[in-house]
Amino acid sequence: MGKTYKDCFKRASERYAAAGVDTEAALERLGKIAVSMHCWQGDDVGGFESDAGLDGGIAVTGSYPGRARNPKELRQDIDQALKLIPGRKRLNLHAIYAEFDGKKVDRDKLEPKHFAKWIEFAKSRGLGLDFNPTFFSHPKAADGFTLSNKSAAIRKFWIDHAIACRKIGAAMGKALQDPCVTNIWIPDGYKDVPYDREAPRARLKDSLDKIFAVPVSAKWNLDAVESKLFGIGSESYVTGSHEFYMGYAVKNGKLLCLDTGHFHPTEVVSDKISSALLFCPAVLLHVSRGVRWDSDHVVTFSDELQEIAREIIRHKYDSRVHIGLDYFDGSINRIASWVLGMRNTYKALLAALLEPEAKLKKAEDSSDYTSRLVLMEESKCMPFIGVWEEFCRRWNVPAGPEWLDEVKAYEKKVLSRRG
Ligand code: RNT
Ligand code: ZN
Repeated sequence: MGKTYKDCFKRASERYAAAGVDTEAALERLGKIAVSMHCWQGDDVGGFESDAGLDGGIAVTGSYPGRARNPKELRQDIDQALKLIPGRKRLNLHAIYAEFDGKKVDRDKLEPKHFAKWIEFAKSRGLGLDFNPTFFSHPKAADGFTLSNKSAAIRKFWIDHAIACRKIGAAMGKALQDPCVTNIWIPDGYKDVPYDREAPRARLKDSLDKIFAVPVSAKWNLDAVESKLFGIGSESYVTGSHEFYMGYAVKNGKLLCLDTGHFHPTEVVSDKISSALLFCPAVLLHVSRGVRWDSDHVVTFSDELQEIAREIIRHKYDSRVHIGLDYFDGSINRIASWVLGMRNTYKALLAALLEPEAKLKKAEDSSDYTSRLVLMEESKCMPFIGVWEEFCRRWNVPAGPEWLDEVKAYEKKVLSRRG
């Protein structure tokens, strides 16, 4: 097996070299790009705070057996997934994954110590951490409004939560010597057409100003804001729309989070990155896959995923685009769901790294659009797989679909025993 892979890589490298592409350089650059894996795929966005169901206009469908029921199981499942994913990796946590050791506090009182076990976990596995305040699945979010709530007391609670989370993000970043992206997404919105579209947005702006007025190390914590088009129960109006956050991020130098499932179905995030980065310091991607109304299907090797990767690679945005996954599927094996989305994301980045950059640039610069199109199309069918297998081999993970055998064995041994 080993020899076949090597031969395949060697031959692929020769073909790419003939097209002016250096496969070693591509592998080296890919090895430095970290993708953040979202912990919430492992337990259907349940968290450990309570057994209250998920709300906030998002939903997980499916009842595939084996959902992680506690921190130990979730970490065990993450470990299993990590064994099958090549590349530098990060882990993305939500505030509802806090651990209390008996002394439970509400979300406005969270502290770094409630994430000590996660920090330890990340450190021992060489992972960076990212973080999210949780503005859903809580009694104070029951009327569908948090930072833009009409009640000043409720807004205050959520402002304090966000400030606490930024401090936790900074503590995570410092502990790991690797900055943490702390992303604010709120579910706020109306089911039906509002009379006043402005007031909730003015309240949200004011809440965000209060949250960001509190100094938190900008070295270890990077603030991001995430927009949305609609949610379940907020079909007609969402306070934190794209225009709202684009304006807020540009004005205040924040990271703009672009979730690929949060736009009209024919709108694409790949076309937004280069505009956002002319005005924002950095972008956070939530890579997901929209299907009709839903935005949270497992990430596949789609045209749009590949186009997003090309944008990052062509413009050398490696350090300005933070890549995270965001989907939740409870209808298939949850570990397979993680592994598939993560592998596809690295695959798309690698495919982009293997584009004949110099030739494409030359064709475009000389207005030879015939060559540009032909080169783009021809490069899609180059022997990419030989280079991908080599990347996996170097990271000591299965190169091909045999990773699924390991997932199935784990399902049999561990997941199927969970009630
Ligand atoms: C919801 C947003 C948000 C969440 C996670 C759990 O529509 O995409 O990012 O999915 O924070
Ligand atoms: Zn998202």
